[in-house]
Amino acid sequence: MSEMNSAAEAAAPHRYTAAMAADIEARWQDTWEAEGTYEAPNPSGDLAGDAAVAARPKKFVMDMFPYPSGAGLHVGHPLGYIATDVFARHQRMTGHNVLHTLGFDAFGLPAEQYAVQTGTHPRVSTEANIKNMQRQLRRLGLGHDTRRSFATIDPDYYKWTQWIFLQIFNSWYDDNAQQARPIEELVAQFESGEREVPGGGAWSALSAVERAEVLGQYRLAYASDAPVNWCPGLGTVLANEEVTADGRSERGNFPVFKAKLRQWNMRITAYADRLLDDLDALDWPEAIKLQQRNWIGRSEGARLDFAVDGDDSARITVFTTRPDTLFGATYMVLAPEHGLIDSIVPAEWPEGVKKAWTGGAATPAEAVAAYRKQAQTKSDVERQTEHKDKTGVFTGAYALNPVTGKRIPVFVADYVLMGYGTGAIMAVPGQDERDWEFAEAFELPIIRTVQPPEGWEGEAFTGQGPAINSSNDEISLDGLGVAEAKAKITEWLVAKGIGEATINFRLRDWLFSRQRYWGEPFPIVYDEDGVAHALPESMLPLELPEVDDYSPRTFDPDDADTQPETPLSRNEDWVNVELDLGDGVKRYRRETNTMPNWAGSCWYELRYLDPHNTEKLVDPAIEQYWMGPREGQPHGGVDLYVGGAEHAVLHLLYARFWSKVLFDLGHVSSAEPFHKLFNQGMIQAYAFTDSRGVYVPAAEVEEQDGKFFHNGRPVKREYGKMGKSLKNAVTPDEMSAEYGADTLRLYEMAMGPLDVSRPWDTRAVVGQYRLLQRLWRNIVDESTGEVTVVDAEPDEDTLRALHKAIDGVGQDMAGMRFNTAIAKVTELNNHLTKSGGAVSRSVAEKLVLLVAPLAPHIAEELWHKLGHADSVVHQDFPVADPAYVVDESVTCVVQIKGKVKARLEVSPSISDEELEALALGDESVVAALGGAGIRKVIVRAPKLVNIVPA
Ligand code: ANZ
Repeated sequence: MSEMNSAAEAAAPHRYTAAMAADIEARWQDTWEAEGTYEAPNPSGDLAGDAAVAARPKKFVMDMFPYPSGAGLHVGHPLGYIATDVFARHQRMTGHNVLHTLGFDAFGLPAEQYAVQTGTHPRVSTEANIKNMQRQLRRLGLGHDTRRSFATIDPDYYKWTQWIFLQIFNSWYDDNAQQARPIEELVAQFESGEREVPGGGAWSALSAVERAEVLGQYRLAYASDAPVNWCPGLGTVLANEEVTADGRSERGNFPVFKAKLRQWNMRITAYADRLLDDLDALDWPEAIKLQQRNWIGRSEGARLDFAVDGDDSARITVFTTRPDTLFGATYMVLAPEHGLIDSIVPAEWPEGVKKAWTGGAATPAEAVAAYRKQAQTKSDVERQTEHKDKTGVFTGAYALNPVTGKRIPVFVADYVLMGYGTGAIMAVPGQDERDWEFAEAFELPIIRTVQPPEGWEGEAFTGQGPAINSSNDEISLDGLGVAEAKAKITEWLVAKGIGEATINFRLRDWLFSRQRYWGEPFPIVYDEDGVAHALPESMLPLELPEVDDYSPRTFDPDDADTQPETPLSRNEDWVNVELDLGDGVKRYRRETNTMPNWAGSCWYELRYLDPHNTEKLVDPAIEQYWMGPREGQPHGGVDLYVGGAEHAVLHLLYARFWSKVLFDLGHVSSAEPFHKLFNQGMIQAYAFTDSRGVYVPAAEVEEQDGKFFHNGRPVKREYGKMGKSLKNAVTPDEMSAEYGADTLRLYEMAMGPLDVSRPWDTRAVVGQYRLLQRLWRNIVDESTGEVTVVDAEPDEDTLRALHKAIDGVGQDMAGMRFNTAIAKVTELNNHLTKSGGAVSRSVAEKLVLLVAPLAPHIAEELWHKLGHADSVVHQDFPVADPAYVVDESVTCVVQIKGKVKARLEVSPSISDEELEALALGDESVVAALGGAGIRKVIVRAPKLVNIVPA
């Protein structure tokens, strides 16, 4: 291969080759950097530039930024980066001021684990990885405004992450105003008496500790002792979003337990309604919107109180989505963690209790204690798994069904979760499958309250139907449909003062602390009474201290009774400080948890806008310019955000929440971070295993008759991810070396529609390389290097080919259909090749402009060779002349009994039906038929119609 190349190079020293591509690409990358070609001017501030450019409509085009892993990039990673780059370049050429840059999401576990193994400081390894990735990204010719890049680990950046945390800490959600407000305004309400102090009394009468406790119930960032997901194997607590459906850690697959630990939370639940409602106006894939809606999980229903038999003070409040089924509530269930259990449990089992209800324990208290212990080891998901055997014990207590007046037993069972609704349910086996299973297992009565279809037996009926068995002296629901029955019973409950309509959300507050080293420290200190204080802005950033041991303390993964220990707590000098927070120097202890690695990605789009601002996280005028609301984007946000669908909930939900808090507090004009979201597919690859199941290098595998061999031995092929450990990773560096970055860019974009996953095929890359060689050859003489274009006007055919390409490519680029854009460029280029002879200058120039977003280096080189002094990057994208875009016509032959009777000029895209109608209406055809009927018409649009008369 290389010998052939060098022979060819000798014959054609100016052919486009990998070596030439390498030269062209390096040269233009240096020039672009030196000239700041991709710098987008701000309307003001230190990045203000050309005012005319800043006056253009803006486009903020963004990628989900990468984690700088030690393995670097493989060809799968830049798929989205190339796509946004092509899009951004096209937008630049169509009159927009385009902001496009890329930072690094650089806190996180891998660097910390590497540090634990090697003793290298995570900052050192992370910064080295960033350098390497920057080199790889630069090699791809991505048009990033590098002045705006940063990493989340930069103290200049995380200063503002900490600052935002304090904004959240120092605010509360005003339900009346439906927005966050500064916490001082709440304090003022307590002081003035406008708002009642919880627990009564005067605000001024409360101690500092009591006030802190009250405010903690309102703050949007608050510490609480609620049960959290504790993962001993990782040594840290986790957010719900980080726990898999099997109740294990997303990372490492360790068991996760419920444990009561004091942790920081974000009150994202306050925003549940707005997070749901504002989805409507976003231009996101429906699947992602649906996942967010499900995660937020709004359900409408009622809250209602059940009296406890023989205990006038106790009330069991339940949340139900089916108040209409109240007549069928034959027992109740409390979650094992429910606070009421201890007070309702009687000393002894009631007379005649069923043995199966007692769990074999001598007293209800013993039964409940044993059951609770057993439930603690199960995850919420395990507890909720359908059709698993239902377990539980009787508390010994009875409640009273408010409509039937019957005593119904109260159970403890783990299928009811403490974290949802009120942690207590009325159980209606007739209409609920889980309750039915439980009722069967514990021999509890089943009363149907909705009429099931004929022959329905042996299971709960959850569908629609008229209410039955639902009457007493005061109210009857019988005959009503589900919705009417719900409305009627709810009204009755309200009138009785024992219930109300409510809306419940599945969304939980966001657990925000981690027992890790490599994350943002909390800007929080505790005084001697344990009250949390915010550090003043002047003390930010609070930098991570140096430590000897980065590792979180991990434990036996199965030992639920362990407690986390934070790496920062081992550094007593850092932890214990004397500070003056405005009331004299005092001793404080620092918070030693760190923020989860989602924090840094919650607001990074804002910092790209104004990355060097030392006074504010972003200047309001600059934020308004790039992110503010506008026509079609009522909440503002980034114009295009591209990344993988795996971030459907976590990152995108958290970032939306932070945006809304910042919006409420008046720091930004955009209430949503990302107006348009696009999920790119994945580049996948074949991997091969030998007879031992060990991966062999995919590049060395040979195919023979559909079978695969490595060193002559058969191997098994599998299809999926690309990765180092699968020995099938191909790097962009290798591909750029072999063909040039422009070829790699074209290949990745040509593989298929951007949102579809596609298999990598190194052997196919050469196809795009040949396209660029033909493009070059159409403009440059391969032996002299001289431009071959002529000033003559192009012929009509070429004009048609050109303008059709311009029209199609422009639309495809705006619509992110880069694969079809490339097909159209190829078609035009092939037309020029086939036409032979020299290409007209005007056609060559337009072709180069069409190619520029896709293959910017070769386009820049050809543009200069064509005699231009300024960069192709800022040229206007060609505009099609409509006169040449209309389809040329095709001649259609109309035959009667095989003889040509007419010729019609028709559009090549005409349909069979249209063509048939046209042919049968043609004068000479009508004349030739002479009134004879028609037996059959055979249509082959656009060229032939054959009529068989009767
Ligand atoms: C009585 C009933 C009758 C119910 C019926 C359903 C069907 P969604 O739609 O997910 O909001 N529930 C309430 N709190 C619960 C908890 N903490 N753990 C487990 N289950 C709980 O579901 C709401 C329904 O789930 C509620 O309505 C309640 O059962 C149950 F024919 O109440 B229902």
